[in-house]
Amino acid sequence: MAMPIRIEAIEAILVDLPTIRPHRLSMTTMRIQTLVIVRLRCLDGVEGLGEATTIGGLSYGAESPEAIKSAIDDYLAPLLIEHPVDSVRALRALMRNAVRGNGFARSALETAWLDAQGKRLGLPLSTLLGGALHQRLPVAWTLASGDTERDIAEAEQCLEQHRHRLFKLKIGSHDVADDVRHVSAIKQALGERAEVRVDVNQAWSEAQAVQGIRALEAAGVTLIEQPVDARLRDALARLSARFDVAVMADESVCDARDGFGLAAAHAADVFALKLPKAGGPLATLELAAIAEAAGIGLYGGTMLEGTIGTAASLHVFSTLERLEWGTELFGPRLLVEDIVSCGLDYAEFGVGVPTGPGLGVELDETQLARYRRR
Ligand code: MUC
Ligand code: MG
Repeated sequence: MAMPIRIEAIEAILVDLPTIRPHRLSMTTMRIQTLVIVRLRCLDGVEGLGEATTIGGLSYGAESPEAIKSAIDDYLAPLLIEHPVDSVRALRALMRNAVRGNGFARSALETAWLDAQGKRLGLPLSTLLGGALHQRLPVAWTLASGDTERDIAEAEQCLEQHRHRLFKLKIGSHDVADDVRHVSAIKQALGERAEVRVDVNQAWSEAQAVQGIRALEAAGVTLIEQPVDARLRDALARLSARFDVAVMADESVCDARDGFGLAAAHAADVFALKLPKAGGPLATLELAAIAEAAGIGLYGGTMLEGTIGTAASLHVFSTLERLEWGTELFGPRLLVEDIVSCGLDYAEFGVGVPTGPGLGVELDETQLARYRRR
């Protein structure tokens, strides 16, 4: 009998890349993005890549880039090294049984395994997940410069260049009335040429949300993302029931269990899927299945990852029959530099799903050496 192929080495690398402009969210302003890149080497010489990237250190979630690296280096890598590579489900069960939480770290490792397996078999990651239903996906852009006129100019440029026509505005760091003025001005300037959505990143109380959503709905906004604290499920349900405009859960919904709870409580119209939140590609598809069963809309979210994490999301989202709200997989475009040798195919308001084996992207070693944290 042939000897099973085993995992030989795992490395987690912090990569600090500048953003093209300050990116202002309700909880932080980003000037750099820190990618956590995973290299998983197998004894047959195949290497898989994964990414576990969060937003603004500890301002979005409970795992910082440094903690993700430590979870991988100090706990998950010792668990997985010498483990056979034949079953991703076995690897996933091993990680889930030994490590609580830390979904970002587990997601990067599961992705790296799938990349390695795809390269080994000569198949794209989407094929390993059952097959792509879409070759290209629509991509929204986030306007978050903090300045209304600058956001309008940025949106106009996106429209002119056929880059994006879906815009998500980051609000919640000002008074509700100021945010409403900002969003309304942008929507008015763009008119029917663009769709405008907002992400509050949990910043509002329920009373503020009632006031804000009422005004934004009247201004023509089509989607309200995470208006209140992630744990306020009942408030989210009341807001979803009260307004016609679609309400989306992001921080409130990580994996299938969260999704089941929100669906049972009729708490949201749309779920934002993100691989790291769910704890990996397979867990993301489980959450999508809950949403589909409950008639909840789907959106392909981002943690503002670089090309590796974005490619992983593209493969996963390409296998979903319904993705009514499109995606926001623009992360690489927010970064000045990249660490892959060939970027993703952004054109005509969308992005192509890579077709090469595994993730279909290659590291640029020179760029990696230049930007990795020392
Ligand atoms: C979030 O909360 O959705 C997605 C786009 C963006 O600009 O920030 C993220 C995070
Ligand atoms: Mg969000």
